[in-house]
Amino acid sequence: MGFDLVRVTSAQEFNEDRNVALKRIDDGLMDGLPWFNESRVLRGTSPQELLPGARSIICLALNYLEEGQDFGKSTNPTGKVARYAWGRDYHKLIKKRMRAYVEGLRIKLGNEFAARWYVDDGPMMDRAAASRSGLGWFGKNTNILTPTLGSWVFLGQVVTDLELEPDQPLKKTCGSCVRCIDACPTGAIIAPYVIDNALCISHLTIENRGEIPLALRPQIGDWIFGCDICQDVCPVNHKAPPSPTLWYKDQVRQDQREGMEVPEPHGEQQGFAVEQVSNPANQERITTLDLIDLLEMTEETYRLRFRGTPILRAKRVGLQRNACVALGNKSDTVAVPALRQALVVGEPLVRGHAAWALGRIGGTEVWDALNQAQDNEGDEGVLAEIGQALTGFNLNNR
Ligand code: B12
Ligand code: SF4
Ligand code: SF4
Repeated sequence: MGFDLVRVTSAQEFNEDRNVALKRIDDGLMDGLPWFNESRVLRGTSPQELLPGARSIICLALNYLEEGQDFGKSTNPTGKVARYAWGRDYHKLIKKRMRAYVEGLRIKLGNEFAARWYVDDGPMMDRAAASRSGLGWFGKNTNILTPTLGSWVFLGQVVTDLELEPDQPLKKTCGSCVRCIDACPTGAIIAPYVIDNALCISHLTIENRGEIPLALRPQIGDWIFGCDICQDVCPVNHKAPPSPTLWYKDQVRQDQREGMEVPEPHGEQQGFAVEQVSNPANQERITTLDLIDLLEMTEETYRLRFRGTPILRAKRVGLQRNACVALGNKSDTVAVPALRQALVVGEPLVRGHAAWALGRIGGTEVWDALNQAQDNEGDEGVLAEIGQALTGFNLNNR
């Protein structure tokens, strides 16, 4: 079904992972993700809760590594998109494949076994299952490192009442390496195997619906959707081969060519609608984005442009906020007209971050624009941002 790795673990409770996750919530290290709560952890670490009678978990991995970020297309400044989001929304593709996999297995075994499947958005702790099955080991950046494909893999599981022989966890570890910890620009890996969610650029640019803390903005550089730094520096990843198929589009086309049947859900299965994963109008890969285009994007254009991609998750306002931060970090005067426009017509979150970016760029025109905006602005948060930009301006840029 296009998966690259498969291992099996038992359906025993994940007691240790549960305790670690609950402590993380208690310690405030999952702050900013209100949906990652105690009841989710309790459910996700008890396979019997997910599927009464569960005996085994089939752990799957799909390679998403692709080479080459396209910087050349735009003459405007661009921002970087994390690799996992270069193509189609993987949730739909992988769930479709897992469903077909289960159906195929049912036909092969002649057995109506029960199954539920998960990838990312369910309560299952994907990395805990992958680690116990020996699919890979926990890296110090908390990602699962597979021996052959590194961490460039999506993880999914089929929980089933089939009795399957479990595989054993790997004995591998990161050894004395700490490259990811040293390279993380925001210090989000606060200790080996521990991420402070609120510091991680992935969280700040995708899940975060509010402002990006001032002190972290310069560290974000030009990442506008996710972050790959702790994976890019990982020596295990340097040996990983790119996916032989451009899975995000060629596999969709391949499915169509082969007329792959996607059976309707039934019995114990999760009841999700059969998604139309193919969207021929929107099959380009998105590795970087034109920051000025983003700032000027209407809601309608945004939805059309990113339909069927993970980028929709950040919402238009969030992406425009991120574009302002990247433009401020690039400090390119070519962005001044678009940022000035955003300072006036954007949503408050965007207006505030546009003020910050303009403050970083500097120049007389910007000074006047910020002062004018200060006179006309009614939102307190934006006024505070303008005030800070002007203060910094006086000291550094003028
Ligand atoms: C929440 C979440 C996030 C949060 C992370 C917050 C956090 N601390 O987990 C944010 C938004 C920041 C995020 C970012 C990313 N994510 Co994410 N995320 C998730 C999600 C939904 C839940 C993760 C979770 O359970 N966290 C809870 C904490 C407690 O778990 P943990 O960090 O893994 O902690 C374990 C280890 O610390 C271990 N442990 C503790 N002490 C010790 C000691 C030793 C010695 C050892 C060996 C282990 C160990 O035990 C803990 C419990 O299992 C999963 C999908 C899912 N349903 O599982 C995807 C998932 C983890 N994300 C994924 C990806 C791809 C990413 C990004 C790479 C995306 C990007 N490029 O921007 C980044 C990577 C950032 C990073 N370095 O982890 C993939 C990871 C694939 C892989 N190969 O591991 C997943 C599995 C989605 C998927 N199905 O493919 N993510
Ligand atoms: S994804 Fe980026 S910010 Fe998050 S832990 Fe890794 S390097 Fe740090
Ligand atoms: S960079 Fe080093 S410490 Fe970090 S995950 Fe990779 S091997 Fe482990």
